[in-house]
Amino acid sequence: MEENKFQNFFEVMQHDIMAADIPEEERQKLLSNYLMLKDKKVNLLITGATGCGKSSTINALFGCEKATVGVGVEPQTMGIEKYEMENLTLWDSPGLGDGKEKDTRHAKNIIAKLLERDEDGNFLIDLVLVILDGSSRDLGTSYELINQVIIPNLGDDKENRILVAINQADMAMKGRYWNAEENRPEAPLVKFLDEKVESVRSRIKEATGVDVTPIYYCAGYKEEGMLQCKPYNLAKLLYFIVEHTPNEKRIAYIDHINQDTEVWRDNDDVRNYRNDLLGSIFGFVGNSILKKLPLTTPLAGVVPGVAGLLPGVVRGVSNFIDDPDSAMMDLDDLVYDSVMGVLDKAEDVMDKFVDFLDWLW
Ligand SMILES: Nc1nc2c(ncn2[C@@H]2O[C@H](COP(=O)(O)OP(=O)(O)O)[C@@H](O)[C@H]2O)c(=O)[nH]1
Ligand SMILES: [Mg+2]
Repeated sequence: MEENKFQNFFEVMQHDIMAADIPEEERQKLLSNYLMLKDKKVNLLITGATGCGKSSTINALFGCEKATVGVGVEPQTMGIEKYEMENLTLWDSPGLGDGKEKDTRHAKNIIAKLLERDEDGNFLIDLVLVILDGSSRDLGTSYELINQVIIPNLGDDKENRILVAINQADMAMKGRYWNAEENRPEAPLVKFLDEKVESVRSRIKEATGVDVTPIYYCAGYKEEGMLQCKPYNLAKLLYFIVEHTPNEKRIAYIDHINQDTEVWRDNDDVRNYRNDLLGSIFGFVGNSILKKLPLTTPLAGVVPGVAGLLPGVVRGVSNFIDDPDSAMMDLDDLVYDSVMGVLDKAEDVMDKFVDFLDWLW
């Protein structure tokens, strides 16, 4: 199938399902699950003090200049801004620190948004991303925002609905120990940032009992439209965002990931976030093939048909992942191993495969 023939990932998926060599009954099942997935909407609330880099982060993650990046101290965003991209909606709200009157209004807006329900009666906001300005020494208003405004209004599943990210890691020590050439922090800055992460974590834990694991990153910045500093740990940030998004909704990000490969390149070496992200989006899949199919269905006939859908998936994220060809081979291996696992009744491999296909079913 030629590339660029389809508008988006879901069109590719629909085409692949229609073309897959599988029994009609299975096709109908796939189609109805596909329609269910297609209807899932993700809502992210992004907040933090004016100037922390919310707009820059939105633009870096999702490409195109959706949000206006502020110049100077004048807040660009007065109320909650909404950026709607089909099944992904971003809400961009100033945090605290713009003066008493505005703070009260912002806090009210944020709480109202957090308590809003969707048509199914679930919270509208899947995840709150709180951005801290890593170059700022005084994070008092950010703690107030997190501990008093956001966390008390997150419902029961608090730990999974908040993510705290420290931006402008390059400026955390006023620019010292930032290796601009290699776009990464030197050891003293890494140490400083790790301590910052730990202190933010414990301040939140002490005040609320909630355990968050902050991460640090750079959204990067531009001057006169010229990229001065590339993002750092942006793939890590996206990985954490996806990990905090309900399984069945993760696929909503695929069509909106920034297509500029450059922005994803530089990350810490803790793991390969870019390839792991694939697993995170598709890794929950499962039980379906074995549990939902009647035992009489010849497995061999179904598996290749479903495996045939995977190229569409990989195409959707091909600019994001490091090496599409090897990722494709990994997927093939995974499917192959899993089929072998089914035959051998090797439980762990089976679980992996089963996880892998659940979202389709
Ligand atoms: N050095 C540096 N500057 C950044 C970074 N992210 C954002 N900025 C700058 O911080 C300023 C405020 O950013 P903006 O995205 O408008 O913040 P917002 O008010 O939270 O939306 C702008 O001048 C950005 O260029 C970063 O990672 N490093
Ligand atoms: Mg902004």
